[in-house]
Amino acid sequence: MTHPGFTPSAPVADALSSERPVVALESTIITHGMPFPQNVETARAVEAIVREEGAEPATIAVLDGQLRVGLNEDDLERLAQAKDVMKLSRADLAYAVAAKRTGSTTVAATMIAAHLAGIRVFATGGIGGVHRGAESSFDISADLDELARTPVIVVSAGAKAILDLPKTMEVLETKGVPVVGLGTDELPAFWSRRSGIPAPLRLDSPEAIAAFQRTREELGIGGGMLIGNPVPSEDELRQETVAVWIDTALREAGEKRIIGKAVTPFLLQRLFELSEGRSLATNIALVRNNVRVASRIAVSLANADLAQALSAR
Ligand code: PSU
Ligand code: MN
Repeated sequence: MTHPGFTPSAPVADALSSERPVVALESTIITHGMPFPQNVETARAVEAIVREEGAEPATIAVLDGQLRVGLNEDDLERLAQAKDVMKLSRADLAYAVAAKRTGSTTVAATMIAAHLAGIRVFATGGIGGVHRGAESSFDISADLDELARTPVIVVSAGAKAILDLPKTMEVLETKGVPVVGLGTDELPAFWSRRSGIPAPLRLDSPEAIAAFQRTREELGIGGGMLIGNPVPSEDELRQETVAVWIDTALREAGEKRIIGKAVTPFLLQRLFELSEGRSLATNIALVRNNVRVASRIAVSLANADLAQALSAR
């Protein structure tokens, strides 16, 4: 079967056609979010977690102009070490395809590709959001608009604490994006479990999230939803500890006049250095945790579809 616009790997094509659960995974975290070799190790580890949970992983990227849904070992390795990889969002996803470039997909671009392929659940680390100082820089991630328009469940550990979290929450509310704390009344703050900001909605299991999504679909309410899944306590960094590194990194970004797409990668890299690797260890732990939850949501959605198909016979 050929698919318009995207190229699925054989296992992903197989899972999609037999309606088995598939979990989308992004690739900007590989190329711009983590250093080598931890990036490729994490990419491999999270794919294994998805399989362990009974779903099929689909890491998404544009390789030499092909929008690939599902990467093999060699693709992952190549992407992890590639230079000059574009960081793709809604604005430039099609550009990379047309110009035959290689690019990794952010949350926004991964959602677009996942939806195109018929994948309903996606796991990442943390979404992009409203940057601090956005009132003068206007720097607001395209991830927020994508959440408003594309019906994919995004499992995250919240928005990255380098952002302005209250403003990020306000924008999501305005755009009608449900933000659900998984087992928590508080929005998680990526490296820390708590942010002091209430989670607008709370659900306590992946199955409850799947049921909520099915109700949204029944009511014809479009758009995505954001799940805030707190990092496990044994892996978290204290908010006060992270805050010091974030302040330093933000000041440096200002002094060096880092703007646009470079901001988030710069801040993550500086946090890695300032924390002597601790921010990365926590980032890896929270991504693994999110991937497990996303897999369980995908399995639950697939089971519910199956039950419905059987009862309709
Ligand atoms: N989560 C991580 N590391 C990352 C990202 C998410 O743990 O590097 C990436 C995602 O791809 C997200 C992007 O979409 O950061 C946000 O970039 P920006 O702020 O430029 O929109
Ligand atoms: Mn930005």
